[in-house]
Amino acid sequence: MVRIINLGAAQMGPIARDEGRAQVVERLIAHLREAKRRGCDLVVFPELTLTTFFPRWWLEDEAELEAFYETEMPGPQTRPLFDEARRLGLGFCLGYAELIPGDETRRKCRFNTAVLVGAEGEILGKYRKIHLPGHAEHEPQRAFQHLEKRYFEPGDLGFRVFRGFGGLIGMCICNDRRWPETYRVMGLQGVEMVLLGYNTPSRHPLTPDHDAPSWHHNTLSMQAGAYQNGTWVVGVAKGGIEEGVHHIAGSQIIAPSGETVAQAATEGDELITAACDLDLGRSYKAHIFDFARHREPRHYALITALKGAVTPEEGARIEAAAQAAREAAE
Ligand code: CDV
Repeated sequence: MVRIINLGAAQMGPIARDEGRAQVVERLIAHLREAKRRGCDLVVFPELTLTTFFPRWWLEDEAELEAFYETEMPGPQTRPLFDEARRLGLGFCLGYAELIPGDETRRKCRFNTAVLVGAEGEILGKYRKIHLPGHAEHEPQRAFQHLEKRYFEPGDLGFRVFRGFGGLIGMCICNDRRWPETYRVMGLQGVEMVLLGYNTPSRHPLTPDHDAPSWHHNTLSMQAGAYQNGTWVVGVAKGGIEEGVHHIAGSQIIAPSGETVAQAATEGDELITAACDLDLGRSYKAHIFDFARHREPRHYALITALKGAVTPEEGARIEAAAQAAREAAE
């Protein structure tokens, strides 16, 4: 049986700070209708789709900050999106800022989240961004700030893989795409398609030498993740100049070969589509990346033992200790 997902990657142009949810949802619904016209089954929207990328600002007023978050999904303002998707028979993946209000039994939590929604409007899976870039302190000397470490907690749901659309679907968000561990943890669960949205400024205030290769780094990371795990990767941008900050666009649909099969040509609202055969990953998973035959996890102890890099001597010591512990357990 052929397993094809007709996929739409729904790139968004800039979203202004004063653009209301209703206006944004209208833009998303326009994407859904175009996706339906082109025969899609599943539509992927960017990271923090519903608002401007607010982590660029230091916000002290809690009410002003919390206005950027959703406390329920769907909520009253996102219900029309769910209703229209269901009417059209489309699934979608939506990134948004999630606020879990605190009470006497739990503390308040904020996450950078994405949900995978089935064609009947059911939530098939949820992911909370794990690799949060940027900083937590006020750094007004920067041309613009990146306060994800202040406004979100690292995700607590892991890199799970969900059954849906006839295949195995995983999610990650923006900066996660730069980390090989993201894809490999999902690869070890047989993932066949990774959906991700991003908001990536083209300027890096602290590392201007990263500006020119910014586009290359985006493509490189996603193509490598796809190839090394025999999976489709779908990267969807919010691009263009948003509140004075330019974001790279270039949304891409990448095959398990690591080759990009569709790519956005503009920096605005643009839908790109591809018929994604989930079985294209099989030959990679069965041969060059047959994990069960070729992986050597006994040599990967440092990956889970360490957070930051250490000296070669310390690395050798940790490896040897891991080896000794293994032998003792055998
Ligand atoms: N939203 C992001 O996670 N952006 C980061 C930038 C700050 C480098 C990214 O990895 O694209």
